[in-house]
Amino acid sequence: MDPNKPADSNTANPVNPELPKERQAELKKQFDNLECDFKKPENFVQILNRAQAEQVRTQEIEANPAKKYKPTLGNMTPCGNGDFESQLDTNEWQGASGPVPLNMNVSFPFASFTSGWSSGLITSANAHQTWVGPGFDPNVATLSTTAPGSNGAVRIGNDVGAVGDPCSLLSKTLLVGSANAYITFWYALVMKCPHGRASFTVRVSDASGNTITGAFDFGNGSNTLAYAGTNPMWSALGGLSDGDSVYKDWSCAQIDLSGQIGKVVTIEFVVTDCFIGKSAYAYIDSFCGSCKGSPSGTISYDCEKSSHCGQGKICFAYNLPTAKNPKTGQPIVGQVEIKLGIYQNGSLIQTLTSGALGTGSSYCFDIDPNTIPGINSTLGGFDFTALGTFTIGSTNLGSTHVGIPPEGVTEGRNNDYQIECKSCEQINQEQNALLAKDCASKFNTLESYDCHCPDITGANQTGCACMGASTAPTRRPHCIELELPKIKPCFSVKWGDSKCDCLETNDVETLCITVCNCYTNLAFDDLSVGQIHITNMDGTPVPTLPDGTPSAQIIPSGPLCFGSVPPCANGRPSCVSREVVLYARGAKGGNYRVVFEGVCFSVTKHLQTDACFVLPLCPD
Ligand SMILES: [Ca+2]
Ligand SMILES: [Ca+2]
Ligand SMILES: [Ca+2]
Repeated sequence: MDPNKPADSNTANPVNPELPKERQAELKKQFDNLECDFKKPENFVQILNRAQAEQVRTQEIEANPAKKYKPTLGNMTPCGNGDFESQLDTNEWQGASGPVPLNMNVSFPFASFTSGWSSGLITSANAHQTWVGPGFDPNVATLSTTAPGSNGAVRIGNDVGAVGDPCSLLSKTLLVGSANAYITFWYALVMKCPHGRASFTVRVSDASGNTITGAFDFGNGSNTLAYAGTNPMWSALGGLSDGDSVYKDWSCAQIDLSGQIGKVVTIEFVVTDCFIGKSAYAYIDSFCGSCKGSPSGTISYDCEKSSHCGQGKICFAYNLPTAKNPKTGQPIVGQVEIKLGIYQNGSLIQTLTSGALGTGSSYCFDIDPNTIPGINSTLGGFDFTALGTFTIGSTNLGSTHVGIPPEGVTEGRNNDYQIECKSCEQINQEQNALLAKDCASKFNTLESYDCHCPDITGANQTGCACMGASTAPTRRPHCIELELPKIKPCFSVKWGDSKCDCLETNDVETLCITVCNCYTNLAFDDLSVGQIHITNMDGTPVPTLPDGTPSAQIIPSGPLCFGSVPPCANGRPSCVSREVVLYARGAKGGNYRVVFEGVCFSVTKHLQTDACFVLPLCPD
């Protein structure tokens, strides 16, 4: 661009497509130095043509700098148009194309790209971002153009490798929220590059354009993937000659934005043609969708199967990676290793590892909170995250995160798993203690008085501190005992169908035990008899039979539950009865004692009174 002229997007400079002699010589030297057994003389012609086209593009963009690609948030939403079901929404995505950058790990490596949308048939060299409906790929008959179960996707790039911009880009800039801490997407690749010179890159960058390290990794330690014959997720058509197609069927991957919450990031999907004249393109779909069914493996937290307090377990459901052996075509299954990270107060305190799992679909970590090193039980609980790392054969397929560090699977700290399981009693106690604390901190107490005889004040009684009538010089709260009359239920035991019945010394007789309430103004609740037994009149045990059993006994011996016995009403006591059996075998004639032990009950009395207080309002 001429530095003496102002940048003006409306006037284009004249284009000179001639490639300078020096540049041609430079490219020839580079080509000759290539150690590729597959390179052919006609490849160099393509290289020259592309260099010339790139010179034209550069001149055009220098004449019109507004056409330079620059990631911009605009009106984009994190997941907007992520499903591509019916269209490629240009308000939600950005497109660009350009030459292969020398280094993608610099700030804004695509800054010289031409911004904008260019769609078209797969045979068009300029079709860089194209919405596609359901169907099959023209080069790979078994490859669907959309992810499983989807009706629309985007194809990045085209099936032309000799001309057109060799790099096609689709990007989204987004403000990361906790709901988008992990974004998943599906992709499929077709490359006429069995020598691995084409690539697919998922670059995540910050607002300064720098790559965020670790935000995306195909599992090979890099955000770029190329064909590798050792990776069974790839398939090859033909004989692996230059120009034969290799492809990677649909699978899902996860982008880790958990460290970027509250920040603006850009995700760039970039496909790069083969070095020498052959095409490469990618399909993208279900951005922000589910990874369910992905052949590269899935993992999720199994909340239902997991414990949530005390000694227990934390469980994960997974699907192992699946592929076909590239040589034999036989199905092969991969492995997953799960790492569980335990956090307290925002710090990692322990990491547990499942080891490699090559079968099944569920794994539980045994948890004993008290044995976690460094755990602080006064914090009540801890948080956890998991990382599932998938492999198949010798190929690492990348990782999937569960839970956002350091808060884990539930927003907030120290709340994913409670150290102790609380009983109802504990919860009641805690709530009572909480209320007592809240109420104790109230400063003022209203003065009470007798509602009906206002002259008789409560002696300026203040609250329920139970000052009572203590005469001690320093009056302090204390407890007093209310003197109660003896309250007891009335028991009766009846037997016999007629007056002539007699209890024999060898007998089985049904006894009726009845408990009655003779009081009109209170009820018995939870009334029970703990034990019923028979003794001699002096309290000594009855003689036993040769087999050691007593010669007289009551069955059952207890406990007997009577439940509630309501107040006496209409002049009649209210009663509740239970039946027991007296079992006498060879007992000597005479009197015996039947003892009811542990007669337990609560007394309920409903009373009504009222209370009045003086409420002083301060004048304005
Ligand atoms: Ca879709
Ligand atoms: Ca192309
Ligand atoms: Ca949490």
